[in-house]
Amino acid sequence: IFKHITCRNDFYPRSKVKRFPVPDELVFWKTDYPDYDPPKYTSPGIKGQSYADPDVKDASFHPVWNSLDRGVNRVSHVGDYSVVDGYPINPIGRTGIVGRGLLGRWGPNHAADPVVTRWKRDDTGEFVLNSTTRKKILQMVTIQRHDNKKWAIPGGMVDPGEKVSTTLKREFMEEALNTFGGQTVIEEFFSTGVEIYKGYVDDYRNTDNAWIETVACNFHDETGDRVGKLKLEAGDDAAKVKWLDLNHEVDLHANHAQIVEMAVKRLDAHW
Ligand code: RP5
Ligand code: MG
Ligand code: MG
Repeated sequence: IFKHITCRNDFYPRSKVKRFPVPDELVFWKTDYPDYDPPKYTSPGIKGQSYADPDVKDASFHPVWNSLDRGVNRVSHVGDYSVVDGYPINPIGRTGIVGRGLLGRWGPNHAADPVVTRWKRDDTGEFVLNSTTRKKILQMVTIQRHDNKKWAIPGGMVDPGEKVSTTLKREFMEEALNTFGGQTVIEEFFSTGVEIYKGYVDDYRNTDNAWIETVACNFHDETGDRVGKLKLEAGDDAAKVKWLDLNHEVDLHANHAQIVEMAVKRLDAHW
């Protein structure tokens, strides 16, 4: 069973709050951990933001958990989560911190991740093969995140009421192309997505009461003359953007390497 790693045993990002230690063997709730006493942290920066819920104890807050709640998707891809004293419980297990941290929503925070790929080619346009596996090398558009400097899929949060297909295209345009306009080549390309992952993201912002989930889709430019030819330009929360050669050693944000591997396997590329 999947165990989160990134959201344990470190300082909570952009804070001075240290997570309560959670060793590997005490991640799951079903394992007793009598000494577990995590600190509470909700970033002051999210208060009053349009993307953020009120406090659980706020009299005006009447969330409908495990449901589509007036446009806000509070359904988890992992299954029904439990709610204790009004607080949704992380479906994977302990993170060493309670509260919402930097995340806007209690419970699942839904993101979408566009895995945009093409084949690596030499100057003459021939495929480049890995010398050991003799398989073609897949390249993906990656961005370097401003927040933790890690290379990542150019994903982002699904706005209330927004279709995931819209988020996938919008985030790619914002972060990897720095454009908002709907060029025909982009519109057509983004109608070709294949879902490769749907579920929990091992993101370093997760807490015991708030976590990120995603739908990742692969958009593959087989000939390399559609999005494969567009000029990349980092925008929004991206500091840099590039085509990255994929293999099992790529070091990416959260569990993005695991997600990317699904696209590699689907296209039978080198890994
Ligand atoms: C990730 O955070 C998700 O997989 C997605 O790529 C991203 C969404 O958060 P922001 O990029 O909006 O911070 O873990
Ligand atoms: Mg974004
Ligand atoms: Mg983003």
